[in-house]
Amino acid sequence: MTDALAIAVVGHTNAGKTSLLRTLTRKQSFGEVSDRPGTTRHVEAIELRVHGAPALRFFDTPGLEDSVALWDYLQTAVTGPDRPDRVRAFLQGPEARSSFEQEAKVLRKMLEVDAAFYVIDSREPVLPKHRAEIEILNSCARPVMPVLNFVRDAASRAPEWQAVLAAAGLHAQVRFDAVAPFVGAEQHLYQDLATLLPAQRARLQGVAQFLADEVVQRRRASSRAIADLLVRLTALRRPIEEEVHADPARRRQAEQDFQQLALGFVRAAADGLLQIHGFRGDDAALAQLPWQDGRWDSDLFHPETLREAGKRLGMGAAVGASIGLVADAAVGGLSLGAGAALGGAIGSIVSQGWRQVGGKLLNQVLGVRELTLDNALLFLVALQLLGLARALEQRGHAALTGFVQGLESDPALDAPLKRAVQAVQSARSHADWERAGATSARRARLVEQVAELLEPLAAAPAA
Ligand SMILES: Nc1nc2c(ncn2[C@@H]2O[C@H](COP(=O)(O)OP(=O)(O)OP(=O)(O)O)[C@@H](O)[C@H]2O)c(=O)[nH]1
Ligand SMILES: [Mg+2]
Repeated sequence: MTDALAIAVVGHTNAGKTSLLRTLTRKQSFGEVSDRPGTTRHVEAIELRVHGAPALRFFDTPGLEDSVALWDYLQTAVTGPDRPDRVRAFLQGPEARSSFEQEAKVLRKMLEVDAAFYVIDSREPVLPKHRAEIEILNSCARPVMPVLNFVRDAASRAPEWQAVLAAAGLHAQVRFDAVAPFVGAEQHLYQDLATLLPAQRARLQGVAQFLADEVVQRRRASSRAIADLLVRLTALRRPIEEEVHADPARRRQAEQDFQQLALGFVRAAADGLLQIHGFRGDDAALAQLPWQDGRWDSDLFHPETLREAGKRLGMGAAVGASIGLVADAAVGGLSLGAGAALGGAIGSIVSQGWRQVGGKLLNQVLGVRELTLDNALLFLVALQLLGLARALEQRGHAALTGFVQGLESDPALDAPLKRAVQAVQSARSHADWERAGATSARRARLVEQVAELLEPLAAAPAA
């Protein structure tokens, strides 16, 4: 493979050029994005690396502002045998350093690159300035691929744009949304670009394949991270002393501390998912994440949510209503569902086999009490994190707003998640498996087994 393919990203100001590049390169920090016009002032390069080597080199450019006047100028004030010559003549003239300084930066780049992405805000009506833009770009005699941006917006006029572009000879076009890209949209982008650059077909197919493989790898890594979390939470147990248990206030405190411990694990896993998808948890747009500002605490440990989860898990309404202290006879501890914070009645789910056991009976039989997490909570956590993984898969790196990640309510998830919760039960008798990624071959096998159950669920449903 020779040097990286050079692609200029051009278009009207505010069309989303810088945003597109953030999303295509998964670099949240690239350039400056804002809804003020004229944000990008200089040409800036960024590479897309494939297997460590730069495959594409993109050039972000300032927005074209006064294209009508420039097109007029190119037609009347400069001469040359063909259009690119007139563009070159313009670039050597005084106007390129004065009134059309921004435009000159774009056209200078246009003459150097292998191809250009022409980014269009598809919500805009087709105006004379756009027609002038198309003419100017065509004058550079480089393959131009229109990228219709903002296509998820209700106001998008994509069909109108498609007709106008085709009439101008720009047949290969892609629909994109830099903030909420479709899964697979970037692969289409490169496949379509290959139709404009036949000599680069193999390279562009390699890029598309690499990106497709990355999607699969991210799903696999996410599933593993969630599986590891489930193992941690299932293994998690803390003894609770008799006098603490007997004192309602102290007991509540112990239960709350235990919940916080568990939530710490959940938050760490959520941050891990962000990392897998190339997002930074400290990004301003993501500062209000539901697991950081306490929304997950109230969601995950809400008695109503747990009751609902109990039903979806097939534990029966009776159990759900009394989720509280949950007995785990096999290992001689008492598990604690989150609802126990309410001091609820003693529920009774034996995690192995889902058998119900009377709490009083257990108290007599067993000397040790331990707090553990019940299956309804495991189910909810898995649901929550799968929802997060799906949302991250569909989030562009140009998104400026945080998102609210609610509990997934997709009923298709119930049966497979129930299998995952059942599969993870063997962790209950391995207290040391609460450590993330702890080194034990059996633990690793269990994580792998649960991850395989989760992986098909981690894919975002087609938009
Ligand atoms: N909803 C939505 N918003 C977008 C999309 N692309 C860009 N934006 C927003 O549109 C605004 C302009 O985006 P930029 O990426 O700065 O646009 P630009 O073309 O680089 O603009 P200049 O640098 O000024 O020429 C920002 O507020 C972006 O968040 C998109 O596909 N969907
Ligand atoms: Mg910009």
